[in-house]
Amino acid sequence: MVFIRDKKVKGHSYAYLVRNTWDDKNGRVKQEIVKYLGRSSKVALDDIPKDFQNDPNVVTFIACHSSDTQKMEITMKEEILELLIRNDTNSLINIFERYSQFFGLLRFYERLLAPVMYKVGELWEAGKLDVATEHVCSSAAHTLVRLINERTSRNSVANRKALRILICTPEGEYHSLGCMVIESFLRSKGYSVSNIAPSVPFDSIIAFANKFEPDLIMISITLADNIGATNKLVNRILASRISICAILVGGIGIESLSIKSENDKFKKVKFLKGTKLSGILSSIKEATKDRARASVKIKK
Ligand code: B12
Repeated sequence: MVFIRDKKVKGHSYAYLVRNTWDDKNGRVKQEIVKYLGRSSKVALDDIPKDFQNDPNVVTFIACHSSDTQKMEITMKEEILELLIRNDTNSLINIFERYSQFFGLLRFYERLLAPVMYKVGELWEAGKLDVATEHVCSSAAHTLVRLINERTSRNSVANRKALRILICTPEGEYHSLGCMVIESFLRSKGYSVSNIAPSVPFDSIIAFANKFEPDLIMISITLADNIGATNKLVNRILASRISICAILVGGIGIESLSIKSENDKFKKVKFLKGTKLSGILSSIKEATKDRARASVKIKK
């Protein structure tokens, strides 16, 4: 099996074609460099030895790193913005299918949909997009994620032993697309997810969590003003009988906050500043590793 390793040196990425081979002497897989390929953004199929040109790892690497792909993404973002404004969800789902067959769902959300929504916010703030059109964009984006979920849920069924994750926003927080995107991504990875965003009263969140019995609760905040409501919610969850591994708090609303070091009562609460969708899985694994270990022990 071959793959391309990306190495960053002084801000530039350089690529190496690497092969996994079996080392009989040490009884394990070892990696050997087949060829140095130069700047990652300039790697072309012709640089790859013939035997490896059809390897899926190679093809995906070239597609993801080529400067042509970056140009294509800029054009796609412009197209998505236009289609959101026109509320053309059929064409939006076509773009998703075209893009995700090569680059996947995660990259579609991270590199296309979220940046376009941030652009919508900037245009609205600058008075270049009226409130009604901003609402249309938001509603079209929600419909798009729903359609994506219909398509991806056919391919991924939640495993009965999967971790149970509850996603919510504090009372007063009406931004819900971030939660939908996280839900969609986690479902595609086989997690059992309940997303009750946006803005649910504290008592209802606690009552729901008592029934759903989540392993983990994720709270999303977009407006920094909602940190007070989030603290109340966190305190209520910690005071309840809900047995969770952790509460993860994230979203653009916590970016400007200075977060004090944890005291014992809050050791289950993690504020994840700047955590992108691609970083969420490792945060979840880290926060739930004790539960994962416990279930392995039970199985034994
Ligand atoms: C759509 C939108 C709305 C819609 C929301 C509809 C809905 N049902 O969601 C409506 C029209 C209702 C709205 C209302 C308002 N909005 Co608004 N809105 C937006 C907009 C344009 C897009 C939001 C979005 O969908 N983003 C895309 C998603 C995918 O990204 P995300 O939420 O950041 O989530 C990602 C990450 O942050 C992370 N993440 C999120 N949660 C969590 C949680 C955890 C645990 C982790 C690990 C990670 C994580 O993962 C997500 C996926 O990648 C933003 C622009 C922006 N910059 O976000 C403004 C924006 C957020 N809104 C803003 C404002 C001011 C408002 C209003 C106050 C306007 C008003 N005067 O009424 C109200 C407040 C409503 C309220 N009380 O909540 C400002 C906030 C400014 C600030 N710094 O506080 C923004 C930034 C616009 C701007 N440029 O000024 N808004």
